[in-house]
Amino acid sequence: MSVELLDGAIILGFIADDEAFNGSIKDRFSHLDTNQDGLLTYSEMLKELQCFRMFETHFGIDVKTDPDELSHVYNSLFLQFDHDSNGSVDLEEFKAETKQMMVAMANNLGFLPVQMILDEDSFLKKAVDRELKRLKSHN
Ligand SMILES: [Ca+2]
Ligand SMILES: [Ca+2]
Repeated sequence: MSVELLDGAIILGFIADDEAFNGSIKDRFSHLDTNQDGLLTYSEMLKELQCFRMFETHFGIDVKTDPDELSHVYNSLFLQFDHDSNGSVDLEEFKAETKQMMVAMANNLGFLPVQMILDEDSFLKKAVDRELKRLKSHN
């Protein structure tokens, strides 16, 4: 965990960078795909869903803690990823939905930098790292 300064432009820049974005999507996907069958089940996705929920909590949208309501939230998040509703999430679905969520997040953030607590292996941390590296190489 670390505290980073983040704005919408950093996230959008990361998404637009195909190499960086697709690379981290693949890394994250194979990390979550514990049985390596190329598909993510609900239980394999759970860690990621908790992560996405945390983003929402940061924006004050969702502060539910009731376990029943939480599993409902995770379920509907999972359904959002599973575009063809076949009960599992493949790499393309994972990529498309992650992208969409990050664009939504970037739009929410706008251009006012916000301090956020980020997980070391989260996409947002990768977006920040990419931005820092970019700034360094420009100096
Ligand atoms: Ca799997
Ligand atoms: Ca699917």
